[in-house]
Amino acid sequence: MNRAGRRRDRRGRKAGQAARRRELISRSVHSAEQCLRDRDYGTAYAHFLLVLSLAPELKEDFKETFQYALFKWAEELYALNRSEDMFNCYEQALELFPSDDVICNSMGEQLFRLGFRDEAAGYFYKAVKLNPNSADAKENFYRVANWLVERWHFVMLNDVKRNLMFKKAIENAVHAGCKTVLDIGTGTGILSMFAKSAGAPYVYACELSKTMFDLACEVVAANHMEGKIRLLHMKSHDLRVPKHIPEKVSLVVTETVDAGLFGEGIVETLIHAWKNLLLEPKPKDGSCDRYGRVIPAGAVVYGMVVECPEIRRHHRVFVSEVAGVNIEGAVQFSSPVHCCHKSSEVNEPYATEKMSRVSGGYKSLSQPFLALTVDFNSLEDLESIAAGKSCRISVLAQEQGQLDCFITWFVLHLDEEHNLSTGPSEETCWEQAVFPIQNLPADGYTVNRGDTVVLDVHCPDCYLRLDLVTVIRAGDGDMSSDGTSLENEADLCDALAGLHTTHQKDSEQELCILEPSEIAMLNNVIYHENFKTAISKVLSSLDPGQNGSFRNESPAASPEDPLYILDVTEGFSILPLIAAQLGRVKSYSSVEEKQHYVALERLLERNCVSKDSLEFWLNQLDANDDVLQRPKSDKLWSIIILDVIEPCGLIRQEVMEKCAIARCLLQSGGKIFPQCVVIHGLLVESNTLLQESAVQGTEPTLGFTIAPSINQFKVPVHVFLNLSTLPCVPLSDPVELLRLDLMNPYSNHCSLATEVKVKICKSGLVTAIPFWYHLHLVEDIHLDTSSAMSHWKQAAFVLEEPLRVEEGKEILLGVHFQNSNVTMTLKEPS
Ligand code: 44T
Repeated sequence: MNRAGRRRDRRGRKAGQAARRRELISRSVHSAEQCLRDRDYGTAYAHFLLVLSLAPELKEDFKETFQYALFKWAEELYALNRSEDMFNCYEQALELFPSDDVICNSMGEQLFRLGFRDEAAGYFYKAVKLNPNSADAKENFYRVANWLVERWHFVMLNDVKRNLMFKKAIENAVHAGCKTVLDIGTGTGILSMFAKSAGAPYVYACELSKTMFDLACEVVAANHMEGKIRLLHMKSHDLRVPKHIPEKVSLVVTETVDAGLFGEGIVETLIHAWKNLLLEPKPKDGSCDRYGRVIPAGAVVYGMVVECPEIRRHHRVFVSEVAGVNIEGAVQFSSPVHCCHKSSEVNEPYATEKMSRVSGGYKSLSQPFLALTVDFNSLEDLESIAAGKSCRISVLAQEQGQLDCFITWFVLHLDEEHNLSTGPSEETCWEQAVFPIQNLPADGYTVNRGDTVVLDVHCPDCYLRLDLVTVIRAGDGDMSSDGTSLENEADLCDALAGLHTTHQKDSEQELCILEPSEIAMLNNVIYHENFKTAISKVLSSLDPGQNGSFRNESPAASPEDPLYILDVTEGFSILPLIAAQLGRVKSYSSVEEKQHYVALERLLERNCVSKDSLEFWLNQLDANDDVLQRPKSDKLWSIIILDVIEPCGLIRQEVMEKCAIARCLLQSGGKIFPQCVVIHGLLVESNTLLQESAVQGTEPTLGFTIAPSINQFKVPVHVFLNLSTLPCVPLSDPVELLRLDLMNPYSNHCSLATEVKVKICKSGLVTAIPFWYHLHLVEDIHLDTSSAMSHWKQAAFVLEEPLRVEEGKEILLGVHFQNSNVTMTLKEPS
């Protein structure tokens, strides 16, 4: 065959191939569509995958059908517990459509519901970046943005004093000769940029969070320093010289400290750095010109004995009777925040609180005492802390009060000249560490002037801990006239050394560890009494003795039949017990944890309530059953208690979605509690909320451009607010914003919008709209989520654009409610 012939032949073969390809594609499309009609989504998905890899030009045409097949198939795989296969499908789909926000968002949703929150957050973020107008992706992103970039980053970056101190200390070190700098836990890169601007020729930075690392790269580039700072996405412990950084450094800067100083692992981090990453420390005789040092150079931790009702009610169950239920004795309720019992897996070492903003305030019962000092430039010092050495301290009570907690704060000594304090009365962005005191006998919490509080300070597992040892009553020892103890401290400590007054729990008692919000709920007597009254009212309206007509629809019912009550509160709740005590009731608890279940059983016994009147609902259901079902195949519920508000102050979306089902499961005259949720709010000017929501321009960050990058992670709704202590100026009275009627089958809770006229009572700049809820149980009984004893915190919508308003004028507040998310807008009435 000549050359031309061979070419013709090749062309012919190619034409044949193309024809066969077209044939295959069209057959696959046909099969895929047939499978879709047959609802065989797995096969449909496989066919589409083949089609689109063979014919990428068809991607746009088939995008939506392909997505449909993917989502349907993913649902099936999820239901079959084949999540691995499901994620593989998503990954294949994203290879085909790498910039498709819908697939990206859906992948995030699947990850989220399987508990992979960080990964989910990454996909939601990507989806929003791909399509900033996607409402679904934005809503999902807002729910998780806090996991990606914690809110304190905004607060810290807005803290000019802190930024200036670090800047000056770093400048001093660089000017004194530190040429190689390593920034451990760089966050947005600000400390590295300080070092570079101060003239350090070699700056390295590491950051373990992927999101923060990406952000740091963006920030460094925005400040024209790319290539001048070497950024590493690594934990400092994994850094090797010369693999990652070419030589040991002369300066480590780090702010890997939390409210309890050591909680971000600074002790281990610096032990590793001194052994591997830093030049030798400066010798005593100063004979060496190349040595390593750390900013901050050290820290001093201070403590104080504090009375604080707000901390008490979140960490200690102090009521003995709740709406007729005796909760004393049978169960020992404890907070998960470190206390003396042994179940250490549930222990958190401390809580954190900005004491200046605690609702109801606090009272210092002692002077500040020195709890611990640490020299970050001494490997020996760091190692002795890591070894968990303990120190016993005696503190004199200067005021009479309740021994609710110890608090600690610290002064960071950046260098000889620059200090930062995180103290409770300081103008600072920092919170304090709180060590609640619990499990003392009921009369053991009162301290009097002159009493001595003895505590141990130590760092087992490198978390700071303060443990109460004992209280020496003033009467027990010799007191001088001014109330100070005459004994010297060393003698006292010796005398106490052998004394162990850990408060063993009564072996009769069952231990039940509750979240702080669950403890606050249990302490809220009014909450439970309101429920009790409301339940009684509904029950008596259903009682055939009082209203003979109510059960006409269910002929099988007789006066002996119990009334059924279901409580689907998240976590621990004694409402079913309160209901069971009302008689002729069968109540169902939906507690999931064994300890909750055991605690309820013990309380049932203690209160002599018949065992038959309380059941555990989840025991009656199969693993895959929906929680909302009839109590029995021929019975309906009289009351269903839904937990519609999260402790953080947001509406629980999944619960709102269940209302329609719940209504269908009610007998005639039965009720959902709450029957109605009313959102209340007011307009405020609050600089604090602005500071916590976004970096305010380049000024706080000393001229560096950080705001545009990190502000991509800002969210419109703030949660966990203490409205009563939020620094703000109210510009209007509280108003009713929106009413959600859970009993009305015709109202649509998925999407609602209203406009409310608001009278301005003070001129100012509206920056935010805090909101809370009234939960209506029966006509005249409601719960207020902003009340002083509430276990709920409040939320606030922060406006994108603050609006100036004039006293006496009216303003229109638009409230949009979609999938349980609230959006608000302000405008002048036309
Ligand atoms: N919270 C303060 C903690 N890192 C401050 O990934 C103060 C909290 C706070 N990277 C309210 C107010 C405030 N190697 O991005 C983080 C973290 C990273 C590391 C590499 C390591 N060995 C580590 C250790 C941590 O460092 C960054 C800062 S850590 C904590 C900062 C306003 N609530």
